[in-house]
Amino acid sequence: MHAWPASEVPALPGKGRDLQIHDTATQGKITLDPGPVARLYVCGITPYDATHIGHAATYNAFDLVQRVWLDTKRQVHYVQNVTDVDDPLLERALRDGHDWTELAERETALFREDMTALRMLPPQHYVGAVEAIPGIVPLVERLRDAGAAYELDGDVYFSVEADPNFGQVSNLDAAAMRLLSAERGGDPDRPGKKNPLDPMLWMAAREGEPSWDGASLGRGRPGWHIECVAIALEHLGMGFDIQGGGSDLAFPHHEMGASHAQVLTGEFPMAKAYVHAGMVALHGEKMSKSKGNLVFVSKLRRDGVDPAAIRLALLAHHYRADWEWTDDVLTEAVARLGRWRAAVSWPDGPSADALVDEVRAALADDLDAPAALAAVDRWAALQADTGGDDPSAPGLVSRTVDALLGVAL
Ligand code: 5CA
Ligand code: ZN
Repeated sequence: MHAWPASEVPALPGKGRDLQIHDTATQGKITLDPGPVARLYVCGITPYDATHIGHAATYNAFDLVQRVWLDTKRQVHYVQNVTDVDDPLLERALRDGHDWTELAERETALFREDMTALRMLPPQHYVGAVEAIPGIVPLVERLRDAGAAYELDGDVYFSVEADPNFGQVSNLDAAAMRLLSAERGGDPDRPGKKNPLDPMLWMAAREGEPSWDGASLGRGRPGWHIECVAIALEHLGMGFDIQGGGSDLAFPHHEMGASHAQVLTGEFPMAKAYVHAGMVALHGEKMSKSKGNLVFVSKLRRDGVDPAAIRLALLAHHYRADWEWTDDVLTEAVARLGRWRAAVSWPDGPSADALVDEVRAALADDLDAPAALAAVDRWAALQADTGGDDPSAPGLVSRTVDALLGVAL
């Protein structure tokens, strides 16, 4: 499917720094060394409700990854999926009496608008689960033929025991995995499974639900993890640089995806780094579509909030932190945007050469956006205090904030 329009990324003088990023699998910071083309897969939305601030915060983190890479004069090959058929989407459509395809299309369209307004760079390949089905079916058949998958009442399950590296992404013990599996779309209690954690690869057609031709698998629809594996392998291949998402995707989604891919290809690992953003909460609880405690990006925009202020509100928090959305967070971001805009509207100002490097250094160090904002704050405060006589400074600050933080002043 089509993605959304790209905002232009200004080129900055000199060259950026290589990205060091926290990898969930190895539980530490690693320095990535992508070739001339860095490869990124970010898990996309399940489009049954509008983009909330939690989604936006996660996509903001991976937008920063791309901006750091682009600043090192690399190209970025970026792929994102849309889980446009899955249980929660079908359940919501049924509850509200909507057609599930219309619901998915409407919410995906709104997501595109939100991403465009927030200046998030678009993926080169934006792929829906439904359109990926012809690529998913042969992968499930291969897993089954290799003895890594088995059938249970027509459904096909992946056997986690087929992967000697199972557990490498999330580093959790069996009890924690079992709990999270039940919470996050798995069915550990279903009788007849070889291992309670085994995830579904292909779900046989259910009465009243959409289904597709699955060749030797029979009619049905794809499991969630194999969806992202099929899309990532088709468009990026094994050994890409980063798979990203919120921390709630580390297990089971990224763990299972890594296992599927490694058993399929015999190669290890699928992604060089597994990168996870913290969870944004509202009123003390994780913002989630199922709980309904949501602040929608589109609603804020309709209320007249400048998208640049929303973006600054996201950037004020380190991507790995769990944090809480409050009115104050937005008020502070609006005030900061005002200060920065005033500071760059002067014909000259204090030299900004050091600032460019400070912002680069902050982001290259595990995407420390709060440190980057602090550096711009210091320049803006100096401008307001004493001003300066460098006529190139305000333009350079604008371009730096635009190129590296995605904020248009
Ligand atoms: N379609 C799947 C991924 S393949 C999915 O998880 N969709 S989602 O719509 O539920 O979430 C989209 C992204 O937003 C995921 O990376 C998820 O981890 C992230 N996310 C969801 N809720 C929050 C939150 N409260 N804070 C931060 N990120 C969140
Ligand atoms: Zn995914």
